[in-house]
Amino acid sequence: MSVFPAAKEDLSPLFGCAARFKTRRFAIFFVLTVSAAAFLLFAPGLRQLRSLDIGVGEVASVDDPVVPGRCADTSAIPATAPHENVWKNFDVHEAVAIRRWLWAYKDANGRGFNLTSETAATDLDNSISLIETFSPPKADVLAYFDHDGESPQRFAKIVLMLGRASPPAISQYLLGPLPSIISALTLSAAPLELRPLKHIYTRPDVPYTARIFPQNVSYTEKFLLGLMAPLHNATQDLLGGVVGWGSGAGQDFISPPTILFSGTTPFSYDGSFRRMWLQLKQNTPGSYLKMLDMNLYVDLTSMDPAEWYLIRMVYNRQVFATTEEFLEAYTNGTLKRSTRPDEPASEDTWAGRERKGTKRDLDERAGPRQVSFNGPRFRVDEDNQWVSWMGWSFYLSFARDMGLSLWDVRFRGERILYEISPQEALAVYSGSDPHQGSTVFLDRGFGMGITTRSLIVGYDCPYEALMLPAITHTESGTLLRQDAICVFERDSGKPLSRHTGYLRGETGATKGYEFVVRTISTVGNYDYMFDYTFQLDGTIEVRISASGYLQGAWWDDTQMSYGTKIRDTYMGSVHDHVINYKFDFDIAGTRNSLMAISLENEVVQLPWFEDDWGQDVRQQKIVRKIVTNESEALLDYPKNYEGAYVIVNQEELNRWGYRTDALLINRSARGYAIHPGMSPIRLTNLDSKRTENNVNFAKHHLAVSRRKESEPCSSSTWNINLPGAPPVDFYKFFDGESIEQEDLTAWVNLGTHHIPRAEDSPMTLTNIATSSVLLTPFNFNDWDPAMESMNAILLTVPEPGEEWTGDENGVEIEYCLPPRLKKFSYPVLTTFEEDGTPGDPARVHQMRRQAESYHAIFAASDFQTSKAIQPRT
Ligand SMILES: [Cu+2]
Repeated sequence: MSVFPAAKEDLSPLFGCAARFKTRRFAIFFVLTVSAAAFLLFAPGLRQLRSLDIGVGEVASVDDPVVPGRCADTSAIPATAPHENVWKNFDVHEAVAIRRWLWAYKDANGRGFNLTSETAATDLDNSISLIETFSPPKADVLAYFDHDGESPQRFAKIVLMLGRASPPAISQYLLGPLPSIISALTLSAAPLELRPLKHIYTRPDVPYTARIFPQNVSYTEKFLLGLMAPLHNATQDLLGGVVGWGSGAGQDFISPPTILFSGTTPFSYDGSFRRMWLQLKQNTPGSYLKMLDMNLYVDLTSMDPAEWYLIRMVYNRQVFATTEEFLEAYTNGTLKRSTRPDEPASEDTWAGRERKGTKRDLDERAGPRQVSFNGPRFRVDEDNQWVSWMGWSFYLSFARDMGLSLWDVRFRGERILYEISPQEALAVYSGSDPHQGSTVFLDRGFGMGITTRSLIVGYDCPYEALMLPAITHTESGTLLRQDAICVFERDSGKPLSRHTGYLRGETGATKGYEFVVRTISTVGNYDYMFDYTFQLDGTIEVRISASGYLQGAWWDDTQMSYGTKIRDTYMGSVHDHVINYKFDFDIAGTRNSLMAISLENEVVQLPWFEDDWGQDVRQQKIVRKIVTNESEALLDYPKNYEGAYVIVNQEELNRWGYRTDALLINRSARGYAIHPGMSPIRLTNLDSKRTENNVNFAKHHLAVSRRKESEPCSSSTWNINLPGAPPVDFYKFFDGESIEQEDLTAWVNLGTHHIPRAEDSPMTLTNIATSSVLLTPFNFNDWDPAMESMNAILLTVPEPGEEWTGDENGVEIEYCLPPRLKKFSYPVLTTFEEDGTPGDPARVHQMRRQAESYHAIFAASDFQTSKAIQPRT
């Protein structure tokens, strides 16, 4: 039964007073956004919403005392995926088996890897850095999915940090084919092989100097503590805090540090050195915003930490070769003193998330929430991470570098995309200080998969969302993150299509339901929200939104052109975000072409026009062109967006298609357009040495290349530290090959030119810091397939004096009581030891420490560990 009473309501004055609307569910728009508390207000017989001055907690009076029954269960409906998920990452037992195999491995000469456990290893040891599913060849998957072939053989991607090797190396391998029951893997399993993994890189070797995380942070901490110990009094005086534990020249370790270090990348240009700028910052909440006026440039190239050294330091724009030189200027009075930073004690919560300011009217009430009164409308195979909703279906996978990917994305049974996956997230900063002017972060290196966070139910995702876990096996051990992925249907709050007319069948609307898949990664200061939104007409919106903390900088007048002041002594620095995505389109099969449409102006004389307006007709025309060669497929969106890029299959036409031999373009070839959404930008500065070859994907709005197993990613884990000679140089994909009727990959950028503003404090807002692209059918269908939707209304035009009637295809919203919301809970990260037994909860603490990586050196070090570190004498 419906929650809504029969009712009459005037239509818009546009229709005159005679037009009336009659439907039992005229107010459907409201129903999915009512709060549970407001639910009873809609009981039959109630004719108006209650006035807004009702006290909270007051019981609503209703005309109809009937208490509704409970709503259907809103858990996702279990399903069985049509095939097994061949991209799914290894589970705990499988990773344990592979780890054991690696530990026991001996080569033909009887030599093993001499591995140290991941959690105990230092940079000087050999250890396992990654165990991960390696995607099978597409041809094998299509044979399995489309032609009843065998399930593809599975391989593991293995990354080893070989600190004991000479020279030390980062080595990558493919291990496989793995047995069908991977957890039963044994050393004698044949024909298992361990082979170097090189074919996916344009530079096959990865120098050890390009490694991301130090395997044991304490070396770096010890070095920096030793460096800073003599400056204890000076930093207390000049910066209002100290580095390292203690109150007496760094020797007695009594109090926690009040100053941290924030590091930059890249560490290197081509691997020939490993150097880092480190800026000091306050150790109070929101430390990312609280950079101080002191920077150190350090050389960490040597494998012997005793040989690390300070190259120079900068304070108040004065450069010193050594700390002694700085101290001498400080003590003899020649040092030009900078402003003292904002005192942490005076406003120590301004950068936190505690509620601030005046309460707004009625804000003590919970806002509306969506309720699926009739139960869920999507199905999930949780084992195979396969989801279906309203004709859409896809598989999910999860990896260390970039987190979530979507595979075999189908609409109404047809594959649209073989793969959707983020590739890299780039942030390039500018500034008048050493830190900002040298920072280029590529977050793939930090691991947007291992930095994926549990989602906060009711905030990050709706209460009804299905939450799924994610697992990774890295240098941090095996991490199982619960509630890492959420999937949910939502009412967009607007019709997908509508019209009001006067002839039969013209008036009505289709509800704009959407289905969302979401993850959030917190990479140091920033939170990136990845959204994939599926719509009823076949459109997929891919969106990235950012929140979290800006990377702050120390404010002085020289910074005016490079950012915006957000506090007395702090500023946000201008920067570009560019996030690259891979879209492996399969439009009506794998033989696809890229059609570039442009709109051009023309002046024509046509014989039928009178002289009133002149003989010349000025108008636009559509010019369609097939881009035939990869070298012509590094593309920008046309000026004023006068055009479109469409992936088409020239041999597959929709019902209205026809051939024009002269142009060799099939008109109305079935296609999908890459439609720029919000902020479809590319990198601003194309000439920096710090982004010379490692982010070539970011230098155009989009690019289309022939799909190859040897070109699976536009970046790599180590591109971050090798701008001059990266493992993946994207431009090398574009070598003049034909892209006409070939299997194509589109590489598309999202991003923002982030010009900071005071409202970025305390945190950046997802409404502005967001970017999107829509992949939308373009003659793929013969008409709008969303017209299939039963959640639509058709109105019948009334005869004079009669009322409007509406046909809603028999779909009624249940009158029922939604289940009580679960008590708030937030899952703790689950870790596992190398043998698969539950991990020590203390490891979670180490995870937090790693999460902030180079952005907060010393930030999460626990007191006991740090006590053991003695400053260098
Ligand atoms: Cu930003």
